Amino acid sequence: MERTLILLKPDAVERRLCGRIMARIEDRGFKFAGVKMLKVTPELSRQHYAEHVSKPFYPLLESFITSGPIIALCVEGPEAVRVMRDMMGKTNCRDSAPGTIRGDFGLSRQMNLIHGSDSIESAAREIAIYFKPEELIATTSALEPWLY
Ligand code: RTP
Ligand code: MG
Repeated sequence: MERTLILLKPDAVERRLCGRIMARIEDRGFKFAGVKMLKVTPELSRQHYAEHVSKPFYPLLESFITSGPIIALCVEGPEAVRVMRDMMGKTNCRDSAPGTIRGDFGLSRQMNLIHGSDSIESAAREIAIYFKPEELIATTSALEPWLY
């Protein structure tokens, strides 16, 4: 079973959209293996967005992601990385199709509500940044083979 790291960014918390976004994730059939509210520090931002630190937009990205609390989710389910990316929409909310999270709730390129790992390798790296192994709960139910 695949896991991915999802962040509900400061704009999602500020706009009180977390419950609705989390409901969409559960509605799709995914489950949460880890849930945590925290504030991203500049150090954590540089670690998480290591691939973007040298890019021109990084200072704006850091000031945004550190501007308020976020919710970190470890989301688990079949092909969780790819399916969650599809559910999120494009980086720029204005390019995102209706029915996606960014396409339904946003208009900004920077304040785009949600982060999702972009590969299985990124997911493993990012989950380890936000969660200790003992904070992730593995559960299985008898229904799962039927659900998936
Ligand atoms: P994320 O990493 O947050 O899930 O978003 P993403 O994969 O869709 O986009 P990515 O290319 O990884 O960029 C990370 C975040 O940086 C901001 N960004 N600004 N040209 C720009 O001004 C620009 N490009 C990216 C966005 O907040 C994006 O989510
Ligand atoms: Mg990305």
